[in-house]
Amino acid sequence: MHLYIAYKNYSSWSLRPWIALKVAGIDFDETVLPFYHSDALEKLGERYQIPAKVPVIEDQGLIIWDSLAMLEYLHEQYPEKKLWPDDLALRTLARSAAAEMHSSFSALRSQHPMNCRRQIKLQPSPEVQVELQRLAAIWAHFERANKPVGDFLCGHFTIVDAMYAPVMWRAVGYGLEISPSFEKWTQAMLALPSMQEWLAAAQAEESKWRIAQYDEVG
Ligand SMILES: N[C@@H](CCC(=O)N[C@@H](CS)C(=O)NCC(=O)O)C(=O)O
Repeated sequence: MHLYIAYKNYSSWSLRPWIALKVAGIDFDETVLPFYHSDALEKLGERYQIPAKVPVIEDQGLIIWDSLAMLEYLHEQYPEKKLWPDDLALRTLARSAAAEMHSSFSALRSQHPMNCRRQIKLQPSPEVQVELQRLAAIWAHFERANKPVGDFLCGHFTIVDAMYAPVMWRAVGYGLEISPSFEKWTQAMLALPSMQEWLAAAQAEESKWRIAQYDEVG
């Protein structure tokens, strides 16, 4: 399996399959395509007739060019990894929350871009505040759910945690307050050795790749 991603510091979508693969212990190779600094991502897009966007997975002659689609693919290919919970009610909740992440939160995404290296306090706009309240409501759904013990949304780490991983960095990076339950989840996500590995790689990229428009937010 080969995963194409972009800057670990900035590429929120890239983090999703990467962290899921790592936490699940699935073997893969990776290539970083820094699309502000090279045209390699454009060439990949042309080669496969797909958008010049990351992440992309190549596996067994298949090409997958959407982060949620690849997480579903991993679940199908590695059912023993339990990337979705077994329980139908919990899985339905997790799938709905993952899909909501994919299609919503546009103010948070655009006004608080992921930047793992940076920590500042940025007052959220009214539109972002509405989205933060929605996040708190989603976390409350999981608190009320009947689920196994564990620090992640479904107890153990699943796809819904991977989908919201970039939101975790946005909250940490801009001092966004969401809810005590979100904060507890944040600490569990940060404590993952793979998340620390991602952060170390993001920090190591600083000497090669800096993108002013993201570094100067706020
Ligand atoms: N639907 C895609 C969206 C991917 C996406 O927007 N990727 C951004 C990540 S930073 C990208 O590659 N941008 C490059 C560009 O727009 O040139 C997914 O979920 O994987």
